[in-house]
Amino acid sequence: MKRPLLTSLLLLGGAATVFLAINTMQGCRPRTAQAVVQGDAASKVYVKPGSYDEFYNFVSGGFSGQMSVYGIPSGRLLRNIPVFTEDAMSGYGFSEETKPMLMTTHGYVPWDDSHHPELSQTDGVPDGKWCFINGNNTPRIALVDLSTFRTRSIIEIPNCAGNHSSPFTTPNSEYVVAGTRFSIPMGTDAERDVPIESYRENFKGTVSFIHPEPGTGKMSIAFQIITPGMNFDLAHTGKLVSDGWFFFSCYNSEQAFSLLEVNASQRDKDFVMAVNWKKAEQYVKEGKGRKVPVQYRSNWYNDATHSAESNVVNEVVQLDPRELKDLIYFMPCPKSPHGCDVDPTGQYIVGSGKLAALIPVFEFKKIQAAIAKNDFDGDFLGIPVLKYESVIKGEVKKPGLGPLHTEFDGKGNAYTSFFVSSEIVKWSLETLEPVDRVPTYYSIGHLCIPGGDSKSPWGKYVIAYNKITKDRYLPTGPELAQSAQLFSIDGDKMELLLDFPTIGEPHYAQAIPADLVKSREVKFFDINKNQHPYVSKGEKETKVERKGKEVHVWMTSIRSHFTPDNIEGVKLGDEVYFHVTNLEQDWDVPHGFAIKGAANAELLIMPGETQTLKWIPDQVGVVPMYCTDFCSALHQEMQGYVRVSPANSNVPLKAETRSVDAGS
Ligand code: RUQ
Ligand code: CUA
Repeated sequence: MKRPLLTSLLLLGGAATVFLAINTMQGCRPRTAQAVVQGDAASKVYVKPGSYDEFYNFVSGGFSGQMSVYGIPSGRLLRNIPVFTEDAMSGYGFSEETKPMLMTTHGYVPWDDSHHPELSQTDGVPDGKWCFINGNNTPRIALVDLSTFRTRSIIEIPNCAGNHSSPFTTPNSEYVVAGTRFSIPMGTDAERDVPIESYRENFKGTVSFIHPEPGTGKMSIAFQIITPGMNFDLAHTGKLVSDGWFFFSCYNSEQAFSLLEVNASQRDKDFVMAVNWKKAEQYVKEGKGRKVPVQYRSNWYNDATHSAESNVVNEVVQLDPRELKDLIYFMPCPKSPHGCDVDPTGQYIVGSGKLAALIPVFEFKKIQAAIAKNDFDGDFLGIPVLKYESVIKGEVKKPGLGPLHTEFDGKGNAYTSFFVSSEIVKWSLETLEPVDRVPTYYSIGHLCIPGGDSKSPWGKYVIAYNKITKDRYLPTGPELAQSAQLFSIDGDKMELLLDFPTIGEPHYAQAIPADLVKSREVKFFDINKNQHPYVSKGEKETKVERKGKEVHVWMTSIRSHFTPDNIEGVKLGDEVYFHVTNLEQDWDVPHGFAIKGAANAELLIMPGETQTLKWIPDQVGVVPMYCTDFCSALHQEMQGYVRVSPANSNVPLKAETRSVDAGS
């Protein structure tokens, strides 16, 4: 147990020791009386069989590229939504209809690293319509439609590398932002092919404002702001008094390009960047933006055709804040800030420096006053830097080690996660004094209060998302589960109620009262509105057709058979497309489709939907196919055969389902 060493490090103070601590203290375990769960904790998380949870919790899947959905307070896993990653269970990324969702300018990319779920908002409050999430690696933002719990659209972000500072929404989801983690050289091939050590001259950052179309959820890039070269980490929108502004944490103001661990930890302060996005909108309207050639893809899933489309866009509007006044300002922020969080009133902006021994709280009123008076401390690469003393309300002193993220309860309190000292600290926004602390097991990253980054949090619980679980669960080989921990915060003291394992590394998560989502659910797709080009709206419409080497099968499924279920005349060298329409019109009656030797996955087809599996037969014979989802008492009878003949065979192409009376 490293507590005494940690304490002495704290007493020594200074960022260098914090830095050392961060590098040596991973998984340090605090020991306090509150580690013991109170006797009545179980009853507070018990949701009796047949009852619903009070909240949905949308949790990032980290390097799984997915997003998982839990019920709170039970911690029950409800669903894993494939977003940036193929999912063999549902056929996402394997069916012909969903493949375009994962198209990028690098081709088909079936994985990403997703960190930050962000619920759409109306009037500054989560509305239960959509949940956005970022892809870090091949910079993308996805929009998950909460009426279907499916990924509706994915947009690629050009001039971005490591889409970490993303996707945070404005109060009416006019925009979600994408701030680049890495700065990079941009422009033509010649402008991009430069020595890495020319970082200072040639590397720039961008923050992009993405507009999701309210009706369809299609996304487009409204504009991009060019910034000095450094790293952007997180962001949050202003609200109420600060509506119209956005705040981004930036680190590596040292402009290091190698061994950032040391070289980007030199300066005492980096920045929070304040962006006046209403001003940016106005500049764009006035035509002050520059149209720059780029290439990115915007993908969208259409529920009418049950198919995704992927479109290439060739241009983006850029704003240069060195030419356009009042667009962005820097505020000094100690030291390598990570989280950048805005309180429910919109007045206070909290910057959490990973290497800082304090938390600065910026005050919007003071920021505005300082801007009005040109109260600057010089500039950083042409962008005015506001004086630190002029823009802070104050500092939370010695709150803990390694502050990362802050959420709010709507009752005047902030809750900050501390990775190194592995705890949540509750502090007062008024006095800036810590008022309570609880250990987390272990090394918390993000934390979540339902609505905790919005205007009106539902301040009943805080959930910790931990990086390390060590001894918390039964061991599972070299890799242990990451975890979430649920605490109640409706009393004066935070109280640990529950641990539950998560899938992939949870970064951020958001939660919302279940009622705001539940009432939106699509229960099945209306077959009469199905506009899929290969739909069969009844068994009479099923058929098989050859187009050269392609064989198309119009197929239906209904409890408990496929039509057709006997197909002959397929030959080696053919590509067979099974277009399967699920004819059911009832909730929760999917049918699956699988065929022996298929090199992709199954299909899982929802009622009223059509999905397509491509199959290239590679052996002569009679090949079985079947339904994978136990749909009725005769599910095991839901099967069929495809006869595959040699390439030169002249077996005629035919398809049928033989009824009992038809005889043989
Ligand atoms: S991060 S653990 Cu990728 Cu949001 Cu802070
Ligand atoms: Cu359809 Cu089992």
